[in-house]
Amino acid sequence: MITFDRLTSILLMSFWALSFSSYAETDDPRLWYTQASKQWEDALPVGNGRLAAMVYGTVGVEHIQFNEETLWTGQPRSYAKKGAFVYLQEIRNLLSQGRQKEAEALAETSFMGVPLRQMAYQAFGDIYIDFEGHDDYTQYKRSLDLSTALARVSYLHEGTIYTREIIASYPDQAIYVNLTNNRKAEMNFKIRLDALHGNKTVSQDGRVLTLDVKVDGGVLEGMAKMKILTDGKVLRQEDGLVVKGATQATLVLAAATNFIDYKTIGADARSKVTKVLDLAPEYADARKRHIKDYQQLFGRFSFFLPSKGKEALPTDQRLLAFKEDSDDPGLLSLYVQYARYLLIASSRPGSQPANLQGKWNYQLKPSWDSKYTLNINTEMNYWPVEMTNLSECHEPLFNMIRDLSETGSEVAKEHYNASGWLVHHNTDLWRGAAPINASNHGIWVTGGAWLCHHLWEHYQYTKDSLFLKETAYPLMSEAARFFVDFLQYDPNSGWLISSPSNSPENGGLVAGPTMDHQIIRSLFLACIEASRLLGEDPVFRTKLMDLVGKIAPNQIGQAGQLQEWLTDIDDTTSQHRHISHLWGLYPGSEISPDTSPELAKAAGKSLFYRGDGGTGWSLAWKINFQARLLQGNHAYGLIKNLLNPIMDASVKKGGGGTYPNLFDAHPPFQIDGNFGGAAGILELLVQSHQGNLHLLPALPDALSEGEITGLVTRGAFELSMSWKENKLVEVELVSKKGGVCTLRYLNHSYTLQTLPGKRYRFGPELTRFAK
Ligand code: FUC
Repeated sequence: MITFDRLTSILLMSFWALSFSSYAETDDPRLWYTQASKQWEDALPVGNGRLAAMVYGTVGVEHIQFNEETLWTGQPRSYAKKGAFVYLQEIRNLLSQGRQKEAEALAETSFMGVPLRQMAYQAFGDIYIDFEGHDDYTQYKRSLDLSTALARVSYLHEGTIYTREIIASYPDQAIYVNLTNNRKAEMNFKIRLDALHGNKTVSQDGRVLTLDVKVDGGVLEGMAKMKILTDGKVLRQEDGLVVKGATQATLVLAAATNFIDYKTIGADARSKVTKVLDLAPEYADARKRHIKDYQQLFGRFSFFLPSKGKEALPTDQRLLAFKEDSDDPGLLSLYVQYARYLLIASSRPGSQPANLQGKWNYQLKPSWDSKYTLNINTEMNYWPVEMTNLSECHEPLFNMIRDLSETGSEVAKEHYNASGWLVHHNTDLWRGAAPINASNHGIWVTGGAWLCHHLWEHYQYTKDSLFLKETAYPLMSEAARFFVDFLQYDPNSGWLISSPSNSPENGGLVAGPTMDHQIIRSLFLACIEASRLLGEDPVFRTKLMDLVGKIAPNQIGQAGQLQEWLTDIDDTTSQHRHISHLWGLYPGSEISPDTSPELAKAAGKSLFYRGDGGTGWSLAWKINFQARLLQGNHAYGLIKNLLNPIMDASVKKGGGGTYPNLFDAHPPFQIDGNFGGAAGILELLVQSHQGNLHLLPALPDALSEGEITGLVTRGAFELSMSWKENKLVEVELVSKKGGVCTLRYLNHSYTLQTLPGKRYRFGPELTRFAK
């Protein structure tokens, strides 16, 4: 579906690598530690999109906890409540009369999805490797190398260095654990598989261990098989396989479930895992194939910020040191590259999209079921994807949107008697689209419309017209059709408003939350432009053009804030984590210091009242907001808050931060902040949402020098640049699809007509170089 001009990228990368080779050597992005994990949030994640694992690196007993993305509770089902639409008008009437509690009560009994709760993502199983007598060791080190996606553990025991290397291979669809030592010493160990599921069995057959699990409260079953390739002897024991006298060994783990798609189960997990193991190459080959596959994605983008010697500290110590002295910009570039690593590891073509925990979950009852929360979290997961040159990792989200357009059209019909489709604030493996949990926050109508923003953004970044025609526009226009039926004229103001809905998780069920109007306006405008580009649907386009100007506008309230609702009732003392009414500032673009300075000022006021604290994702969103308001130093303060070290994951209070393995803490672990934080850091360096490429728009003083290569912007340009002493030094632009490009830096600007595949270079103040 997605095509890239790879040759251009490779040329570009090598050019930059040559000019900055001194940087390249020190900029080896890596997480590393000098002690084993004491908690899951210390362990290091690996993943191939579908399978995920957490490597503890514990010496005497290695523990590797793993997941397969389709092991969830529940079963194929519709969550729509038949005929709920008969109550819609009454709910609207109650809201327009200011009778919110009655509206919520009626909605609670008559309008919610069935069942009221969606299903939960499940931990799959655990690999344990018992190394008898290895408890006594020195020179311990474990690491995750982000440029090769290799997790490594090594230690010295009785004069021998033992090394474990772990990969999650996409080409071979398996997790490999490779065990070696530097002296060909004979190793003796025992491997076991286990799981938290009550319904589980473990069996052995020759050199293969099998774990079967069945979820509680659902129809899904999983099978994991692990085979051992070794020169040692393999003996069967009741609870595992014992390996004796091995100088090297490779464990290959395959896992699958009986899930086919959201409507269908019945896949043959056994034949899937057996096939993977039959085809599994030996470790050396698997490793080569894995690195090649991974680097083809990871290697497209590089990011250097100086570490000021702090890279010499183990990552947990470095995180702690950052709190005391944040003069370690290199931690930010590491954070960005880690987000890219996590995205590649949790969202590959053919996989499910990254959920609340990516794909890493060790529980049967994870927080918020580790599902897909659509009123910020799932979308945030994909904020850095286009910019950091990982466009095809966006694809799983698009496939989910297609599914949701199907389940969501039933919900549109049954709940709203409307055409088109919508999704409320959550979804799961079964693509639930109806309102869930409680009427005061579950009835929120713009989940699908926000997802459509990703389709449009993908087009903006790639200029892929086929994608626009075949994938994006059909889904976007059907989402817009729902709102054509759904929007109501407000009897008080005369504006078109969204009712019933809510401003995510704040203030209960209402008529006309600001966020909805921003999202719907953005969707309508995108559909208008897309239909023009494609030459399709002129009648519908005219309809949208007529309606879009009638949607309730953004309003500034008495306290100078951007109003969260139709009426001026914002509580300026509230520090609520959601700041939904600033959607139009980010990820939307209708509020900007350039084009709507009054609204931008009001957005700044709203942020001031909300404060600089909050959950991980809330901090990450605020970084992006401040970047869009061109407040780089303020954003840097928020980055410090996001990187606040949380060394003990059992502490669930006290706001967001970062765990020792650099996972984002809501708390608990939620991956959105990793992705949103990375997007925010880059938004300080390049912005492209206003029709130009704005370079260093909000550069914090602390990021005085750096370089970046292979960053993608809207308009399908690939950008590399360096800066020093807070000033632009050099920029290079590769145009993927041609078209006009305007570069902007301070008060300089340069507009040029570009040709596809051509490279353009500029110096400080945007002076153009001849070649
Ligand atoms: C929304 C947020 C919570 C949390 C949850 C998964 O409900 O309000 O903070 O992130 O999603």
